[in-house]
Formats: sequence, structure tokens, C-alpha cells
Amino acid sequence: SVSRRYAAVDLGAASGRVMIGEVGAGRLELTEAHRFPNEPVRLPDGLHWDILRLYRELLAGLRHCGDGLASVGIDSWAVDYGLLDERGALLGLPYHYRDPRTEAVAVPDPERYAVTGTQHLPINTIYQLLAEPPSRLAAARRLLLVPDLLGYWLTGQTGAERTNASTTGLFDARAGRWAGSLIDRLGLRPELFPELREPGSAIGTLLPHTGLDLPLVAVASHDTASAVVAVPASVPNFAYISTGTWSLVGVELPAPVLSPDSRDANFTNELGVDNTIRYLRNVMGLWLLQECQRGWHEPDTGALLAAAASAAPFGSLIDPDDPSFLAPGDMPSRIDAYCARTDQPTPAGRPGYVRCIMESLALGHRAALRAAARLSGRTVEVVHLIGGGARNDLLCQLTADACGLPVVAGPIEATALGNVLIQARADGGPADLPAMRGLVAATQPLRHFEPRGDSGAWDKAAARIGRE
Ligand code: LFR
Repeated sequence: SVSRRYAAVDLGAASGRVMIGEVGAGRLELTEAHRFPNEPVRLPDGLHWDILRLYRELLAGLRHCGDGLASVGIDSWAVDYGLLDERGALLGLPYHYRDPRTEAVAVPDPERYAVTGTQHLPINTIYQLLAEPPSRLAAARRLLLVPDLLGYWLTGQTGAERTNASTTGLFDARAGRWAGSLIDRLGLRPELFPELREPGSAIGTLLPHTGLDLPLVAVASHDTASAVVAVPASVPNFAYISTGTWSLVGVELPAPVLSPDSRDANFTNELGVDNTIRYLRNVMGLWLLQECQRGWHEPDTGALLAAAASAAPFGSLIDPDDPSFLAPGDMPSRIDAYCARTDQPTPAGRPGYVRCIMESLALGHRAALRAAARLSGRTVEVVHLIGGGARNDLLCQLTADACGLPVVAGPIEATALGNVLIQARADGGPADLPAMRGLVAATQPLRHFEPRGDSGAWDKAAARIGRE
């Protein structure tokens, strides 16, 4: 049978890639066309994304894909944006969500949760806008989230794809549109927020100067939303952990949970495809390890994990979500400071730090999973661990142990697969989420981890960092 080729541009906080996905009856195959690092740049006014580099790499990657592509789709991390002036020119470089300028303005507002259902994190778009230099905000006519900004440069068309718009803290989770009265109340211009786009809708054709005669299709442009599309679930009672720089831990629901309990547990209601809600919590994720490795100049993750696997268990434990770990900088020293604050020994050498991070992430996964199940009333039978962390055996096994649940690991490139699948569906491919997920389950290598060991030890470990 015939298969069709799609290009998925997937930009993560640490690296970007352009993948070619081939989809046909019983066929889903991903090959890498181009991969590149995503390195933020510190300038006098703060930490920024090198957005022109990302755009250039995206174009180079697409040129590398060759002919015969049916379409292209772009996804990236959420919450960050560019501002355009009245001519459509970009007003300065987009800030990086880890820039600490939002600290002063990121004050939780309990009333807002009932409308937006957004977790309180200083990275949210709403706080970034409140911290904008007033002159830039005054000149701004349009706000475009990162995938929409790149899509504008490629096609000249502006819009706001729904799944990503839902992460801003300025979106009405129940109504599924921009939260107009909140936007008014904050004194933000309503015209900043473009018309919403549906995943699967056509954005436009790439402009002639790109040399690429291709349609751009809106996918689930929030990377986590694309990843959740590609969860190879075969039973309804599943939870997911989408791992990368962050671990996004939650369940898929038909409607948002906006209760005060949910707010206090800091759960977010982000939009998925087909009127689903991604009910989840951000756990700090492999950022903790990545930032240690940057300081150590040690790119060999495999060697670090192998050493950590034989390090002593439950030596030092941290709450991965402690706000002191959010900003870039010396991570081992911040782990030491946390341990000193909580009367624990500091980790023993690099294997000790890596063991501490893996066990602490497993505890973070466990706490978020239990809270998701409790707050949503959903029973969880199986955990799908997707994204880059699925190649990390230690993290997968410790997560199974800590949660006391089977973990199915994979696919590693869930986000790119989800991106491709939404394009394929728009082109007459798999019709709905069960069909897309069935295709992933039938074609992608998955690994199974059963919980082992002593669940009492994990209860004690969780209590040590004050989590469930
Ligand atoms: C994961 C992710 C998370 C979002 C964080 C910041 O890559 O998109 O879902 O909370 O990055 O944008």
C-alpha cells in the first residue's frame, strides 16, 4: 500500500530536530533528517532563545528532507512568545522561560484558577507579559507563541494554535478560548491574542523565497500535547509521564478539573486534541541532570547512569520541584544547599548526585501520579513513560518501583510521532486517538518495567521530602 511522508519540526528546550515520518496502513516510521542543539543566549537584559538559529536550522532540516513531502508541522516547548509590531517585525528576541525576571510578578491568584485551570509556575506567559518592558508591550500588536512565530515567518500567516494557547494562563479552559475578561483586567490589548487554530488545520503554503513548496499544517503545537497523542495506550485507565527537560505527569480527561483542591495541588488543565484535557503537573525533570552535566562538562549520560545504578540507594533525596532548581546555574551546589537545609548528607560524588536526581524524580513522578488519580477520580493501571527519559532504564525502573505500577517505556520520539500523526490524519490517515495510538503501539519498540522491591522503603523516602 502507499505511504505518505510528513516532516515534523520538534523543538525542545535542549535540542531541536526535523524528522521524516512515513505513514501508511499499519506503517509508521520515523527517520531523522536533522538534529541541532538549542542553546540559550545570555544578554544584558536577560536570557533569550536564539530564535534565528532555530529558524535557520528548521529551514536547513526541511531542505534535507528531499522531495515528496505531503506537509510539515511545527511543535515546541510552551509559554514563550515573540511580540510583533504593526509591520509584523519582531520586537526583540523572545525571552527564555527560565529567565528570573518574572519572580517579582509571579503572584498566585486563586480566583484565576477557576477560569484558566493553569498551574502556578513563574514561567507562565501571563507572568512574562506582566514583566515585559513597558515600551515593548506598548509597541506590540500581536503575540505569537514560538511555533506560531516560526509558522508566520514561513507562511506570512498569524494565528494561535489551541493546545499551546492553553498553557499561557490567559486561556479559558472550559470555554476553549482566550480568557477575554482576564486579559482586559490585566490591561493587555485583546488584539495581541490572535485567532485560534485547530490542530490539523491548514496554515498556508511556505513562501516562495524558502524554496520549499510545502503546506504548513497546524499540529498539536505544544510539544507535550503532541507527545500525548502518541501514547501507545491500549486500556482507558492509563497515566503518562512525558519526559525530557521536564516530566509532565498526568492523565487525559474529557473535561477540566477546576476545584480548589486541584488548584492547591498545582495541577494544570491544558488542551489536548479532540476536546481532551491534559490534566497534569510539571515535575522539574531531566533538567536537574542536564544542568549538572553542563557544569561537569560531561556529555556521556550513559556512563553517569551506569555508575548511579550501582550507587547506594536513598542516600540524599530532594524535592525536585523546589523552586531553587528552576534557574540555570550550578546545580550540584544547589543540591548540596537543599541537603544541608534538610539535615541530609551531601551526595557522594557524581554517581551520588545522579542517583539522588533519579530517585527524587521517581518520587516526583509518584506524588504527581497519585495526586492526578485522586483529584480526577481516575484509577491508574499502567504508566506510559514517553520521550527522552524512555531510554533511561534507571529512571524507568525507579519510576515503576516508586509508583508500584507497571511502566511501559517508549516511544522515545513520541512528540515527533504525534506531530506526524496529526498531519497524517488531516491527510486522510488514522481517524481518531485510538487509531493513532494503536498504530504507535503496533509499530514502535516498547519496553516493560514491573515494580520491584520494597514499597515501604518508597513510602519512607517520599515522607523524607514531604510528598505523598
Ligand atoms: C515541555 C514543556 C512543558 C512546558 C515547558 C515550558 O517541553 O513544553 O509542557 O510546561 O516545556 O514550556
